[in-house]
Amino acid sequence: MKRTTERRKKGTMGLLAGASLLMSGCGAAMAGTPVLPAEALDSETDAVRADNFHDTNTAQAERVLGETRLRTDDFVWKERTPIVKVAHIKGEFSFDQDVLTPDDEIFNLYGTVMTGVCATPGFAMEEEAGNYYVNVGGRIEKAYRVNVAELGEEKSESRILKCSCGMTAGGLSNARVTGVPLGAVLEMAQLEETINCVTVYGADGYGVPMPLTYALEKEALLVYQINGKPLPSQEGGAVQLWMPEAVARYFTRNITHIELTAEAKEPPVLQAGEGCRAKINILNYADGVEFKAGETIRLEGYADDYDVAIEAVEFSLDGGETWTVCPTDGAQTDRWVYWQFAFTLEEPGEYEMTVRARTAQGMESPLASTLCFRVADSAR
Ligand SMILES: Nc1nc2c(c(=O)[nH]1)N[C@H]1C(S)=C(S)[C@@H](COP(=O)(O)O)O[C@H]1N2
Ligand SMILES: [Mo]
Repeated sequence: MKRTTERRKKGTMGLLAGASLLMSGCGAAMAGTPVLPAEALDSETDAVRADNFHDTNTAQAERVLGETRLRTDDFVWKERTPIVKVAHIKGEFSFDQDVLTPDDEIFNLYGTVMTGVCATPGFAMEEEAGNYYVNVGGRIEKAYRVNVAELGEEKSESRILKCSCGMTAGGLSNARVTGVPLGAVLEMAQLEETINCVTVYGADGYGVPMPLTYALEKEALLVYQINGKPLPSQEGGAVQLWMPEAVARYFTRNITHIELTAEAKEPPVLQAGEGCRAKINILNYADGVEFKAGETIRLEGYADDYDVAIEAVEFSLDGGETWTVCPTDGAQTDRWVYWQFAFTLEEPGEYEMTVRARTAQGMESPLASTLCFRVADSAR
């Protein structure tokens, strides 16, 4: 039974299988869990959105997720005892947007694990000195080439940003990235007014056209360091585009060139698939974990909805009959909402926690996250 608990193990299969398995609860008869059928995991759909959110980016203490996560093994209760339901579960809630994904996972998550779903196959790359050169061309007087890392000595920006896949309910990381604003690189071009489209190409030929105004308003960054480490060259490029609040499809890796064009129609802005909206995940435990009666149970994980703010994280210990609403006042859209919920249970038995997020648009996670666990008698 796959819950979205340990990301490294959540391979291509886990993601898709997980969605349908979610419907069957914890192996025991659990009704009423608000989860979504597998077809909700549709692809990133094209749609225009006219949103430009500006945020504050506070430099706070950074915490990288530790190795607290447990392995997720397929989980079924040994005996089908009824699940203990608790209405209006009380707990202590907090959230922090500056918790970082360990950097090895950032690349595992998308570069390797997601390969089959939405990225082009990665090659076994030999690491070489970073190639930070990016060519700029298209409908401009004179094409030019910049060394992004060199330019960064003067114009770099460093901020924590999330990267959220618009095709899977998992696929979310939060990292401190350092790069040069796309705007600073394009300043060197004589931009004609007819130019309305920018496409950032990777060494593999990958590139997603986007409205130039959108890229500039969102403050797209040409990133050459993630979590303080220089990006290695892969297939001849090292720079990656990070687009605040946008789906990960825009995050072209191994950039080789940027093309400015005048299109008859501005390209649409990519949106996330419905099943990936208000994404939520419990990260620190896998199904089947056992706690002691009276012990403090601390759950943590993320919530995110691209350019829409998360307004609350909600918890249910009775299969969705009642919810404990924990507001996330002031949550920004450029980073994930990393939440914690601590509670205790005195009664031994088997439980199922369901977590969902509510957005500023009033949307509830179509795909809730659940954790099946056991509370053992503390005397045992
Ligand atoms: N060069 C290149 N960049 C790419 C892709 C690709 O196939 N080639 N896939 C995109 C998609 S669909 C996703 S989800 C993200 C994954 O980000 P990461 O692997 O760089 O973390 O990369 C994007 N950037
Ligand atoms: Mo993707």
